[in-house]
Amino acid sequence: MRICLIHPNYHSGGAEIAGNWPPAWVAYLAGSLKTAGFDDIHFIDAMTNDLTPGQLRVKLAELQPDVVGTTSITPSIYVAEETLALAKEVLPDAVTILGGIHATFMYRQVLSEAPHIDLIVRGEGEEIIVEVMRAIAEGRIAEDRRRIKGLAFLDGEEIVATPAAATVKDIDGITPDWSLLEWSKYIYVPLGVRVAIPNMARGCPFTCSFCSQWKFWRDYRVRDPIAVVDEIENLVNEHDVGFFILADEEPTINRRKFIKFCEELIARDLPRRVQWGINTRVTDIMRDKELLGLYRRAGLVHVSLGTEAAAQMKLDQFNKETKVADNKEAIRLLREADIFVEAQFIVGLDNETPETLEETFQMAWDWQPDLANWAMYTPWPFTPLFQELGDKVEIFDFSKYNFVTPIMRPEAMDRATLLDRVMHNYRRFYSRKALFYYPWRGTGYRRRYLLGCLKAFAKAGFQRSFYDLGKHNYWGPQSKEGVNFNFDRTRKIAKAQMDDWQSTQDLAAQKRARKVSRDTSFKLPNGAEVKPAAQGVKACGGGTEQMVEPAE
Ligand code: B12
Ligand code: SF4
Repeated sequence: MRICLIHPNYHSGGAEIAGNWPPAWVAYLAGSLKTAGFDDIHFIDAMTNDLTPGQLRVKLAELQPDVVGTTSITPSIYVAEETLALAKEVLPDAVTILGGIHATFMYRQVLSEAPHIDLIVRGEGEEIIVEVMRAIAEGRIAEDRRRIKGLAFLDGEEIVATPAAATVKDIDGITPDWSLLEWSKYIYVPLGVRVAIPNMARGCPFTCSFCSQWKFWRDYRVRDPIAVVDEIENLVNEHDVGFFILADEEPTINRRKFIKFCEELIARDLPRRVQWGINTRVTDIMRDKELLGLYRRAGLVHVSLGTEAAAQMKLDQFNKETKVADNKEAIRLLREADIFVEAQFIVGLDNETPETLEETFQMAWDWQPDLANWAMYTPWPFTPLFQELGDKVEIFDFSKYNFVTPIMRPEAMDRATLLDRVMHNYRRFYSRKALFYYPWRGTGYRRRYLLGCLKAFAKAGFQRSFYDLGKHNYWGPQSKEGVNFNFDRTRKIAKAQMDDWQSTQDLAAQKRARKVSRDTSFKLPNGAEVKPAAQGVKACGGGTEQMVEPAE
């Protein structure tokens, strides 16, 4: 049976400025499928190769797969739906499958607007996809689809969702296969080397109200560090990878395994050949201050600090338990350990003002990270904060839900002013860094890396792809009046999705009411006590809810 996986051709001017990135979902699913005996697997990276629908059509017609699968994050959903529509048109008998975070939570919306999709796989794909492929290969998918957990599909007019599948418990049974990828295409611009995205830890024990990741992965699991280093060694030896970022939300929470991971990289002398980056939390950096030297020796050169910077914003929706002083100190410690540090701010909630935006700039300048990002708050429709914001969310054109387009309109300014103020922060931060810091800091690797980052920013700025500025007609403060985000305002939340949210909210409220007494004893991994969800929020803003699973 021939399987074709397609990465949809969606672009937005954010992370892509650092290069083309290999889709990890393909490697992880292909690994499971090959282990289960499916070896006729093909991959089309429509995004990296910027394929037009016409070019994709030709490729599919040549390949003639029996199954076509694609992925979806929220902003890529329409392109993913169109990709599978095109597959159905070219190959009417092929089974079309959609996975990824957006389809997982928004399957009612997706099936309402894209009835040509045969199956939606909800949640982690490695185990479900094998069951699905076996059922397709044996010609019993039509009868068995109601029995397989973690699916959603249309049966006539009815949207059917089977019970949620368990998360992958045998996390060490995961055997990614990176060989399907065309490696020469995946270059990390700052260093000019090949880049990969291996996945060591899944899930996050925190529950930030603006984030969807903890809900998706559910329980926190870390793979055997030795197996992950095997995977990385293979990426270096077989595919000449010179840089990787861990695709994890929180790789450092399990300190013992993270140390083992670093020691194993050092023992195999890999840091000489491959360097890497992570996203993590300020609390972990403070906890591990004595270990930062080890992390650096293991090749960790880039740390992106996210949520706690956000938690400091004057956003009433987020709790302020973490301290500004800790952020500053964590940045100092990382720089002292010769690790590049990137501070992430989330801006653009309804209560943002020009003054709060200015404050974030002052904070960034005071903390002196090497890099700073001002991401636009994006109300993932399956997060608690989206539900809380209610009518304040006016835009349901998901293609613009991408961290670089202002989805919310703050009460104090219009969206164009918000974008302009954010650009003002970028201009000031990076022009000062370019003039007074990057060229003069250190020698060798540090300087090369920072100048590489600057080059990536400059290139995207010049091409107007940074923050989709060209598409939105932004050419600087003087062009504010002409800015147009081109939202498709005809896009709405489908009725089936709304009805589902209503019943899910009712269920969640009942569940919360039952759990309050137990939650009082909940402690964060750093030992801090938190209030029960019914009364307050946790360190990074959320409650304690997990994904509500349909009853068996
Ligand atoms: C690496 C990464 C990138 C890479 C993309 C690499 C690539 N080509 O895929 C880069 C840096 C380019 C990038 C860019 C962007 N990203 Co990004 N990215 C990530 C990150 C850190 C890891 C993704 C990953 O590889 N995970 C590991 C794999 C194994 O997980 P997975 O993709 O979810 O796949 C599993 C399941 O979902 C499922 N599955 C997925 N697809 C399919 C398909 C089928 C058929 C089946 C059966 C199953 C299945 O099975 C897989 C295995 O279990 C995540 C955060 C995270 N930790 O997940 C954010 C994340 C996915 N990115 C996000 C966003 C918003 C973006 C940008 C829009 C930001 C921007 N403006 O630059 C762009 C969009 C680019 C694009 N067109 O896809 C958001 C999406 C949120 C959402 N609710 O939709 C995330 C979750 C970050 C966040 N904090 O919210 N990103
Ligand atoms: S710490 Fe918060 S923002 Fe980061 S992954 Fe966990 S829940 Fe999401």
